[in-house]
Amino acid sequence: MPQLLLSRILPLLLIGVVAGCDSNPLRANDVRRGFVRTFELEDFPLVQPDGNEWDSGLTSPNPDIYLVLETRSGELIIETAPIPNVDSRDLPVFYDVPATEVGIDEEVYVVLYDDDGLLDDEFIDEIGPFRLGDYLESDLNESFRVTSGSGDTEVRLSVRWSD
Ligand SMILES: [Ca+2]
Ligand SMILES: [Ca+2]
Repeated sequence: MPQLLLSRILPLLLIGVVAGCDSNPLRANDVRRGFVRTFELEDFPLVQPDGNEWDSGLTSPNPDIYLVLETRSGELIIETAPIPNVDSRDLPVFYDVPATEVGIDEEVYVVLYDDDGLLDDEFIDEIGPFRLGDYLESDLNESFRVTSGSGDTEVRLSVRWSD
């Protein structure tokens, strides 16, 4: 008797499980925006274009790198806190940011600066313009890597996709 009961209930349970998992899943075609959550700095120019160290004469010659995500027209979207004295041996380094919405068709730049305290911060390199949508894959990839024109700078962005 219990087996007969089970054979009647089990199919109903399975249908319930399948239906529960299938609550309108997001497909790549539905994606309109991404929420940027992490920048992972994988590479950057280790010295300035003239060959000098980023912080020559200071305690550490290595730059204090922060990243800015901005629109093509220069509107600030995200600015990370600086990580002091980034050594190439530390790479990759991670910048967690509050999840921030970016339209997948928005043209954006990732710009790297060296925080120089009271002095003007130094531009290190930039990546872009690019669109999040250019890197969206059908499996809703959780991250993608962008590279500067020089090839010296590589940053991986973690993104949660949304409709
Ligand atoms: Ca500097
Ligand atoms: Ca510095």
